[in-house]
Amino acid sequence: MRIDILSAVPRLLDSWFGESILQRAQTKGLAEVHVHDLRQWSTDKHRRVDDYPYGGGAGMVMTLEPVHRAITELKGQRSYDEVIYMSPDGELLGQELANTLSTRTNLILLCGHYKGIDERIRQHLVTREVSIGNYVLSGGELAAAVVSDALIRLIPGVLGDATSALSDSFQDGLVAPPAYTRPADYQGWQVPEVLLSGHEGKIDAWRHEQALERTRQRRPELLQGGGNEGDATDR
Ligand code: 6GU
Repeated sequence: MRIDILSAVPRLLDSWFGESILQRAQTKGLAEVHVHDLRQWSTDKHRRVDDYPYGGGAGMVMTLEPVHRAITELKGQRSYDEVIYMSPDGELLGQELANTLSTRTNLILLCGHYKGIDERIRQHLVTREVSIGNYVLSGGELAAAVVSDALIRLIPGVLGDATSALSDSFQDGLVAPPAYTRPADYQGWQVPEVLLSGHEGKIDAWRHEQALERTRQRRPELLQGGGNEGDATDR
């Protein structure tokens, strides 16, 4: 999978993608993330990528031309499955959408950083809009990092344990069961006996039961079905 991120403030993302699981995925050749500075496609002498809104009003609007030139250049190099605009107006990211997008080969994520972007970008260049929650962020960069992480960790081989992503909270519609590590007894705070038993069948059953019970307590809507999508809980 290859993800190209278009941003007017690419520095915000550089350190993020240089670390962690994403770095490992990139070293292993399983994923590539390229962060591009939209200003490099600006023809303005000050490298501006925003302008005043027609009709007046507060805030700047991201201009059409640099975005069009950037996307055209990238599309000349490979074909893209989606051009995704990161927007609070978009489809809410849930595990199901992450699963779907993680099977794509090439994606462009466009980050806005202004009051908005010229509507013609959405009409003619963007194939999909994605939001990470019902709150407004100052820019699409954090959302693009969230989406990239959610997708890349699902690629087989990215996580150490091949089954890790499948056993994630939400993949089976349940939240995660409690986890413990050494020491078994910390000043009287005990690890549940069953986890020390070495009995795999009993441990699996216990974990499933705990996950169910926690889901009932914390996220009962996941048990009603359809709770797997972000929007079922947030609207
Ligand atoms: Cl994708 N962008 C912005 N600016 N704010 C958001 C968002 C995206 N998702 C939730 N809030």
